[in-house]
Amino acid sequence: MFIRAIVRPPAPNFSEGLTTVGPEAGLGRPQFELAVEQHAAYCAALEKCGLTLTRLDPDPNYPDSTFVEDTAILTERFNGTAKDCAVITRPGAPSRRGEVMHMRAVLADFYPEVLSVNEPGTVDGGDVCQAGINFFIGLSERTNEAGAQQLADLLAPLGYTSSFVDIRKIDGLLHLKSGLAYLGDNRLVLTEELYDGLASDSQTNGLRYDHVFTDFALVRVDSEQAYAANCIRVNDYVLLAAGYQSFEESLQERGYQTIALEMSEFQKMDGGLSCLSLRF
Ligand code: CIR
Repeated sequence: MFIRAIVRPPAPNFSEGLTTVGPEAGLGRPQFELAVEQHAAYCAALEKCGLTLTRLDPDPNYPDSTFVEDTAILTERFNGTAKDCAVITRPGAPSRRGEVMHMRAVLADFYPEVLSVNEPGTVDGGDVCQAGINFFIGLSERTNEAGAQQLADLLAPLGYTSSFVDIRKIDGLLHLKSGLAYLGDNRLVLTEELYDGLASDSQTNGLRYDHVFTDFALVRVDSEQAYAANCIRVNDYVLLAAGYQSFEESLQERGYQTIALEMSEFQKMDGGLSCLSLRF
C-alpha cells in the first residue's frame, strides 16, 4: 500500500521540456493553465486514494521536473519480507540530470539512507515497475545496462529480485511503464505493442517472451487504447487517463474502482499518469 506521494506542479515553461510528440502529430503545444488544472485534479485523486502529498514548488530551471517519477525509485510497502528503500536515479536525458539534486534533499526527510545510481549508469524511474518483490527494469533510450545493473545490485540485498526488459527495439515506447503497469493481485497491464514486440524480439535472442512475465496474469491493451496502459493502482483505486472507455471497463469488470483523469497536456510532452508522482 501507499501512504504518501511527492508531486511537483508544472512550471510556466513546461512546454519547453523534451517531447517526441511534436505539433505535426496533431496534439499541439501544451497549454500551461490547462496543465495546472489537470495536475490539480491528479493531486485530488491521489488524496482520495488516502495519500498525504508533499507538494514541491514548480521549478522553471527544469521544464520536465513535473515528471518527478523519473528522479527516484521508491519501494511500495507491501506484505513481504523485503525492506523499503529510496534510490535516486541518474536520468538518461542530460537536460534532466540536475532534477535529482533537490529530490535527494526531499527524500532525506523520509528515509534514513538514500541510495544512488552513478555514472556511467543511467536510469529513469519511468523504466522501473515494481510488482511485489520483483522489479521489472526497462532497458531503453534513457536507462542503460550499467544503470539497470546498478539498480538491481542495490535492490538485491534488500530482498528484491529484478528482471530486465529490453524495449530499445520497440517503436514509440519512451519508458517501460509507458506500456506496462502492475495492478497488484499478480496482474500486469501491458500494451499489445510491448507484448508483440517482446515476442518478436524473443525469436532472435532465443528467449520466450512470456518468460519475462512468468506467473503473472496479463491484461492486454489494444493499440488505440495504448496510452491508458500507463495507469497506477493506488490502494483501493486504479487511476487512468480519461477517454479510454474499453480499457476502463475491462478494469471495472475485473473488480477495480477506477478514477479517470484528463491527461492531454502531459501526453503532449510524452508524459503518462505514473510519472507525475512518486508514491511510497
Ligand atoms: C521526458 O521526455 O523526459 C519528459 N518530457 C516526459 C517524461 C515522462 N516520464 C515518464 O513517463 N516516466
